[in-house]
Amino acid sequence: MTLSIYTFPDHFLVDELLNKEHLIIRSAVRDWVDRSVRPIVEKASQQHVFPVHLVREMGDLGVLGSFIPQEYGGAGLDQIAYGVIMTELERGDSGIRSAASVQSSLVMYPIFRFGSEAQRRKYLPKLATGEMIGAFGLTEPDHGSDPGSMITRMEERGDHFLLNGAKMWITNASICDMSVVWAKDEAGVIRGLIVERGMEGFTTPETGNKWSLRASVTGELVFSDVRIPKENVLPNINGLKGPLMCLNSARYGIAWGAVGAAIDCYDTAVRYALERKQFGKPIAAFQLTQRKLAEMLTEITKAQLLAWRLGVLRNDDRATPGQISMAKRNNVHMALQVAREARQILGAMGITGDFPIMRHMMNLESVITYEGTHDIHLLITGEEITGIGAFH
Ligand code: TGC
Ligand code: FAD
Repeated sequence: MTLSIYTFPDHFLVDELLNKEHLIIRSAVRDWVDRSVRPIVEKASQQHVFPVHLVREMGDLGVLGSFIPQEYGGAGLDQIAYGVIMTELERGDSGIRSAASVQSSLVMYPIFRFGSEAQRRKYLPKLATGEMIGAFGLTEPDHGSDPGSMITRMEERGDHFLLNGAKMWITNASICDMSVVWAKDEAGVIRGLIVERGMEGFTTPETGNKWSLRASVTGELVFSDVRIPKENVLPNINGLKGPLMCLNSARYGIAWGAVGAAIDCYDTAVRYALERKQFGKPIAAFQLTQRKLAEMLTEITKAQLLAWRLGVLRNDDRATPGQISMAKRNNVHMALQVAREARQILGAMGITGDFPIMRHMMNLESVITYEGTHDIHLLITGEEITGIGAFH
């Protein structure tokens, strides 16, 4: 099978909802993924290695902080452009999209939105080029879905804060140059801090032994009496809504990204079904195969439209957390289902690394958990419907 016959499934002509700029950006990112990601990512995943050189290449491509204004090194693009970029990256691998999500939505966004002018000027241009790699520390060993109960603490000591605690399951932890970390002050208020590699007492052990997102680095951020200068505190945000606003952006990107993983599985399955013969004819001729393909394309199309509409609402600053949760939850679940069906169409071949399906499927097991689990997103939607929170 060759890459050259790849055609983006666009059954409902969703492309007509994109403008010329979106299509040009998508084409550039698609070419880069075909050239730089797809040829190496299967091996990287098998070897449990993040191809870190791709971060600089993504910087050169302009996809890191695509929505950050140009004066800070971003590309100044809209939300739909961010979405199409995420779809293309995740068509390559969820781990590559993860790196871009974290850098853009979870590190650059809070610095731009909540940071001082000095923080913006110091960090954003280097994060945009990939010269600096960022991480985002919210989850703790004992506080995942319930980040409001975090125990990482900052205590005021004259001209600095002392930071103590630990964050776990952090993308890019062991390779980050800096991280945006969320901690409670003495009054119990959640604050955002910028912690730089090299600060005494700051360590970043890597988490190995993963069966998912193997081409991505995951680790811990450990703080033992780390002195954080006061100018490293994000001045313009207090409370859990700070990290949750970052998550709105990242979850939105995942809603688009998951479509990319699904499309790669679908595309692989269609081509395989047309080529593979059993009982004297292509397996694509059997009604049960056609049903699988038709249902896959139906769900991909619904997910494309959901992501696009959410992008329009975000461009108008009208998207609600419940809408973002619905799209993230639906689209990731959809992608996982598509991956499972595609795997079946490939039979035994589907379990090999000769095809991308198992890698996507295993990756998506993380994607359905991080940025809020499948069930947490259901409850966020439930709260928006009923006005009653069901978390506590
Ligand atoms: P709750 O009392 O509901 O809210 C606290 C404050 O936050 C406000 N708020 C939001 N603001 C902006 N956007 C949202 N989506 C918001 N949701 C809530 C809320 O209005 C309130 O504001 P205020 O002013 O009244 O204080 O908070 P809760 O403690 O009940 O928890 C709510 C819950 C469960 C929705 C939330 O904590 C949650 O989403 N949990 C899931 C945790 C999660 O998603 N963690 C992700 C970690 S980062 C990650 O996974 C990165 S993976 C990266 C990669 O590799 O791609
Ligand atoms: P728990 O919160 O312990 O949940 C376990 C189960 O209980 C889930 O099924 C959950 O849905 C369910 N549950 C919990 N509460 C409720 C409830 N009230 N009602 C019903 N069911 C409930 N975090 C970061 O901060 N930064 C990162 O960069 C980052 N990267 C990650 C990368 C990877 C590869 C992974 C796997 C995780 C990453 N995370 C990161 C952490 C991720 O956000 C958390 O794993 C996620 O929020 C869930 O937390 P938990 O794993 O502690 O599960």
